[in-house]
Amino acid sequence: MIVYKIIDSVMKYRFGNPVSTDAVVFKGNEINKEKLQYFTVENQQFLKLKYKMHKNDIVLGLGENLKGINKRGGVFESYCSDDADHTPDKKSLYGAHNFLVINGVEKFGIFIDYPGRVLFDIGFTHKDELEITINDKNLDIYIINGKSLRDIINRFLKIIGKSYVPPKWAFGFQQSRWSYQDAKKVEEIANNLIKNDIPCDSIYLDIDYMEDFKDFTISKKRFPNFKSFVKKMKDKGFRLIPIIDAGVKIEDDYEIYKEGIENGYFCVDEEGNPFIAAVWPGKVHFPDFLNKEARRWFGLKYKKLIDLGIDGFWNDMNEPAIFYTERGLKEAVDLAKESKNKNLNIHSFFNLKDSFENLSNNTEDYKSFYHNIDGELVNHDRVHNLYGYNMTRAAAEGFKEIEPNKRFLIFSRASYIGMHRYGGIWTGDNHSWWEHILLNIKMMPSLNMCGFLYSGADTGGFSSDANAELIIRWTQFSLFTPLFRNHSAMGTRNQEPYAFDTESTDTLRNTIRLRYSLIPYIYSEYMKAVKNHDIYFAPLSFEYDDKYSRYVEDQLLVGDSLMVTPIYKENAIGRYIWMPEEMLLWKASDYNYRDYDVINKGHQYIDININEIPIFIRKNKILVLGSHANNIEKLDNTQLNVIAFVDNKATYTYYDDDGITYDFDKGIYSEIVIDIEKIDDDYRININNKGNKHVKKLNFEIIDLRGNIIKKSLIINRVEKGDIK
Ligand code: MIG
Repeated sequence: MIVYKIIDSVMKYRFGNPVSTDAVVFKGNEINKEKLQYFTVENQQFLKLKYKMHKNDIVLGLGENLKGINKRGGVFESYCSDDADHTPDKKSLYGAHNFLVINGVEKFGIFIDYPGRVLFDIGFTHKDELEITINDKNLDIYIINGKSLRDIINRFLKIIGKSYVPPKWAFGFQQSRWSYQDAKKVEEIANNLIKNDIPCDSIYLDIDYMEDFKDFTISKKRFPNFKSFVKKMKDKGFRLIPIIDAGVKIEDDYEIYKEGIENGYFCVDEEGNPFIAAVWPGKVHFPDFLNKEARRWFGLKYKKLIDLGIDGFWNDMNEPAIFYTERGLKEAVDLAKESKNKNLNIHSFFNLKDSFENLSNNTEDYKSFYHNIDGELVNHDRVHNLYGYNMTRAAAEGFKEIEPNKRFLIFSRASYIGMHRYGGIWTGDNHSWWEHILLNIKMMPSLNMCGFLYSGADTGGFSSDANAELIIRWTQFSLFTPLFRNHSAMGTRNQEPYAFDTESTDTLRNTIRLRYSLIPYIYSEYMKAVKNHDIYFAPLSFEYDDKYSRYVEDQLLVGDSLMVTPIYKENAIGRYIWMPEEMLLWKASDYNYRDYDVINKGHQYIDININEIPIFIRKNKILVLGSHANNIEKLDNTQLNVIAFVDNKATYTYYDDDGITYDFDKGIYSEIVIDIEKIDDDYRININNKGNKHVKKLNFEIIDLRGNIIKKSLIINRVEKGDIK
């Protein structure tokens, strides 16, 4: 084992000779220190780490997973999996995010940088024992120390590098379905959104836009003049976001297939021939995204669609999902033939049934192909979790080459820590179940801790049918998630915001408008999280150290100023809330109409109607609110409303930039720093305008602990800096 100091308080312990994942961007210095901190290590066939948890320790992290914000009591396996049934017992979803934080007698973070199978048993087998089993002996382990949870997270996010930043329009509402089949249908969706006056920035193209499910092709039949159609839709205010699948169809005259074969860019089987699996188009090869050259080749293919006016994509099926292979199919069919005319008993019948059921995403298949990593053949199973990561990296690196200073929208289904620098993720095929709203709530802070800031769930649920109430309640939570998309599966009930009754459409319109008026806050908080290696969604325990806050699973802090307490139960007329301190409650139903209640510290029940979104402004914190428009580019935020809940003083930094380029990386962005201080019965407001030319006026509503409101307006163009009273 070699030990490195990466940055202050972060150590790396290297075992054997691991495959590089590029998850961590710092190399560090070798130092003389032998023992892994906190854990005992069993180094037998596999590497096993053990930590004795104390009675009240809670365990956070693990990104995209089932169960709670607190992972204690669960068992989880990191192995990117295409499993569309997110039932509570599932150990793996699409992402592999091997970072967790212990908050208890000891406070520290641990990152297992290994891209094959890792098992986390967090007090499941033995209630106080945290056991991490790695299917290999070649890996890096990082231990992150810090005084607070925030310290630990900041350090971890620093060593894995800054998050991906999408274009600002990608913070708008997005409408999707598998599939809006053709140009006519897509246009009908756009027109319905317009007719119902529902803000929306983009409409998704699922697999049916392609010719026979071939990547980077467009069905001439369903989208006859694609380029002019893309333009027409953009003129109406909608961007089209096509899906890209991992598998490349095997077909003689298909360019991507031919080039991949000619250059050896596909994963290979034991004999060195391109590995064959079957997915949507039937038989496919998998591009070897772990091979640098292949990655560049595939990444530049996105240009085919970019040249037609596309500026956003979603990468799917990149665990990679496998429907079947020839091996598996042969075994199953042979068994079926053998079974014919036999008297199948309990064993032979289930054996036969399983052989078909296990055709998809089968471990044997994942063990039977190879990657070419810098000239070395590496078995897929050992690097499985890097596949979707590197597909998305291919796209992002492609964009950098195609149009270096333009931000593209890109997010992926499969992921590993490190991919957060290249794109976002959505959380895959959930269901229209109330339980999955709660799952969505619990997953967001865990994802953020693992670096994934641009993320969100299929709002309304992918599988199963949704009713209006579920869509409303889910949308009322998702409006806070950076990726805000309504998506559903083929064959399910339509669930667009206007798909129900007029009352529900009205509620959803207001809900989505609220999202647009919150853009100044959401975008500021997102960008500050990126810059400061911070998270956007946090559990209460990040800010409040009381006994209850540690265990709250259904309330979240959003950015620096807000706490949200979503409704995730059917027929609810309100809910119980833990208030760690007094806060200002705005039950937002109409962005234009605001009244406030001061809610005291303690256990509280608050009434929440179907059209209300409870937004809590924390003590001595500030919310900036703009106006709404039907898409992001039309927002006119020359005036902002500043809502402050002030006991003695509050400060807020409003951030903005051009929203479309990477100039912010060169320091080209603006900030308005707002300071409010209570002096006797009045407030002193200090504004420091750092480069903002857009916002001309701030309308203040300052509320004190007794609920008294003072309103003032300030023209900020006059002053560059200084006190205004
Ligand atoms: O196996 O492209 O998660 O969002 O609509 C289904 C069709 C394949 C899975 C994705 C889903 C998408 C669907 N895809």
